[in-house]
Formats: sequence, structure tokens, C-alpha cells
Amino acid sequence: MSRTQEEVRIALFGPSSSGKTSLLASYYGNQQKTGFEERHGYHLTVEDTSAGNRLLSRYYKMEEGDFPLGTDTFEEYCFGFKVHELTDPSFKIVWYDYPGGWWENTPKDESEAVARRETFRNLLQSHAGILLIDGEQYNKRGTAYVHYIFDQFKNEIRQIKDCLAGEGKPIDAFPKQWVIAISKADILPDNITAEDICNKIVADTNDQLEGLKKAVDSEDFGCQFMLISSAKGEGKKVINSHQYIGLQLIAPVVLLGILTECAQKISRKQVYGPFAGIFRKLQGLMGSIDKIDNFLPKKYQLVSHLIKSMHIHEGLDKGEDFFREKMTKAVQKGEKTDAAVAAMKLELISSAAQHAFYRKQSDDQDNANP
Ligand SMILES: Nc1nc2c(ncn2[C@@H]2O[C@H](COP(=O)(O)OP(=O)(O)OP(=O)(O)O)[C@@H](O)[C@H]2O)c(=O)[nH]1
Ligand SMILES: [Mg+2]
Repeated sequence: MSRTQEEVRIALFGPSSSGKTSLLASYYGNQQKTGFEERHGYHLTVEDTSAGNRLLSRYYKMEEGDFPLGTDTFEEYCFGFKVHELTDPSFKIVWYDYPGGWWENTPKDESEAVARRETFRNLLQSHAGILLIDGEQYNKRGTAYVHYIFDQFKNEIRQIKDCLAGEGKPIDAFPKQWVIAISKADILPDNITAEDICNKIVADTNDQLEGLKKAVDSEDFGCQFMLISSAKGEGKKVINSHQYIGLQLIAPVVLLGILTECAQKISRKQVYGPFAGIFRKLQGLMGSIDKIDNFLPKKYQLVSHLIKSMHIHEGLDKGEDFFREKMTKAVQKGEKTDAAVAAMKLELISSAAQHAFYRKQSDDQDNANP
């Protein structure tokens, strides 16, 4: 597979058993199904065949009813987002996996300590951080569990920062994009939306969120919420590995999030809501989006072309047929980026997608002109 320059790096943060490895196996595995490409118009490719096979074998176990085993090493996966009939992927998605226990226990020896520091450095150099709140624990323990996860995460981030700075290798650019994702959303009541969860968590953890924004150096922390699930589970068993929630939204959420944050900064206007609302609000800010390059931190310039090609004037209300046709035409002309953007908009259009994502108003814009 030829390499493309543009890549979106995604880091999942979450303690042991929060669902990181299952998400990755389901993300890749489900996209290898013939039906997926037919329905969605694209699929994921993988550069490293043995990594792909590792993921597939975990996914096949899920098809047989078993979730993956716990993770004991760091792994990096590099996927290509390849639209049907194009020869090359339009962009890359880099995703890391590692033992969640590394957030919770002290390293057993110096070599593990070194491996952890390198992992955390990789994670914190990503474009987007997704902090997992284990939906099963949240169901059982409610807000107390979120308090625990937020405190633990804040302390770990501070420790890592100090540790890397102490080594003379401070991280200069933390992820600016953050999503709080409720994993195992298949076991939440059907009528709960990302907006409900956002409102509840924000109201219950306001002070903590303020501390976290400072720790990760991003005003965006605590603004974006997602529901996510790798499969329909029951107890410790998978009962349907094809029934995932939110996974296909991750790449578009990150790209749209970068665009939204820039648009807010440039215009001092609020952009919030589910996807359809975000597109509507961004349309009003089209002029300012031209200046986006001046506002993108250096590491985000890797995806600048993709973000500028989001064609915001074509809001999601144009409908499915419109974006399908756009995708087909872009493929015929060999326009990789336009084809990928149309494919991602098709993902964002469904009512399930509106249900699974919500962006709230950011507090620092409270006094801005809505
Ligand atoms: N219902 C449901 N259960 C899940 C889901 N994902 C994971 N689980 C459960 O959570 C357990 C842990 O999932 P993993 O994916 O191994 O979690 P992890 O975050 O990778 O854990 P470590 O590798 O220890 O860091 C699984 O064995 C399942 O029992 C999901 O989408 N739905
Ligand atoms: Mg794991």
C-alpha cells in the first residue's frame, strides 16, 4: 500500500477492562466484511499484514462469542481509509493499544517503566485523545465512578508531564482534541443519548473538568461526548459482533472537531449540538474558515487539507443520495480527499450518529456572541 501523508493519530485512554482492545478489533474486523464496503463505500486497509491478522483473529473470536484477552504490550496500528475503487487510501488513521493497567499500577521493572514512558509520549503526541468511561461501571456506580476516572487521569497526566520534563523531553503539543466516550454503550438503556450523558457528567463534575482542562492544556476537554460499543454483549460474552456503536464516527469526529475548534476561535461564536447542528452553525462561519491554517497548531497541519475539504456549505441536510453521488463522482475523477469526505458525511448523517455524539457549548465562549 502506498503511503499517504495525511494521518489522524488517535489515542484511547482508559483503565484496564474499559474496552480498548475490543474497540480496535471490532473497528478493523467489521470493516473487512464485504457487506461493510457495499453499505459504507469504504473500508480500512492495514499496512502491516501481521498486525492486521492479529486484529482479525481477535475479531473472529468475538464472532464466536469471546471478547479479546487483556493486553500486555504496546501496539501501534496504522490503517488506511480506502474508498471503494480508488487504488490508494485517502488518509491514514493511527491508533495505539497498550495495557490499561499501566495507568493503575507501578511498573514492575525498569524496562517496563521505559516502555510506559515511550507509550505515554506516543499517546500524548496524538491529534485526539479519547478518554473512556466504562459504561458498565458507570451503570453500576454512577457519578462516583466518573469522579474516580477523572481524578486518576488528571494525576497520571501530571505525573507523565513531570516525568518527561524531568528527562529533558517535555511534550510540546498535547492533543487539543478530546472526546469523552462511554464504552460498552450497548448495555445502557436504549433511549440514552450522548447529549443526556454529557449534560449529566458536566453538571456533576464541573470542578474536576476545570482541573482536567488545565492538566491537558485544552479548553476543549469535556466538550465532546460519544457513546461507543464494540459489540452487543451480555455478561462476559459477545452476542452480536456486528452490532457496534459509534466506531465509524471516530475519524470524522476528530476532523470535524479540529475544524469546529478553529472556527470558534476565529469567529468567537459558539458551535455545538449533534452533527447536523454543528454543520448548520459552521455554515454561517464559512468566511472565517478560509483562515484556518493560521489557527492550526503545527501537528494538525498534517490533516489541514482534509479539514479544508470538508465542504461545510454542503450540510448534512443534503441527504444520503447527494453524498453517495458526490462520492461516486469523486472516485471517477480520482479525487481521494473529496471521496473520503463524502464517505465520512454519509456516516454522520444517520439518526444513530446524532444519538451517539454531542458537542456542548464551551465555557470560555459563554460571553461570546451566539
Ligand atoms: N457489553 C460490552 N462489553 C464489553 C465491550 N467491550 C469490552 N467489553 C467487556 O470488557 C472486557 C474488557 O475489554 P478489553 O477490550 O479487553 O478492555 P481493555 O481496555 O483492552 O483492557 P486492558 O487490555 O486490560 O487494558 C471484555 O472482556 C468484555 O467483558 C462492549 O462493547 N460491550
Ligand atoms: Mg486491551
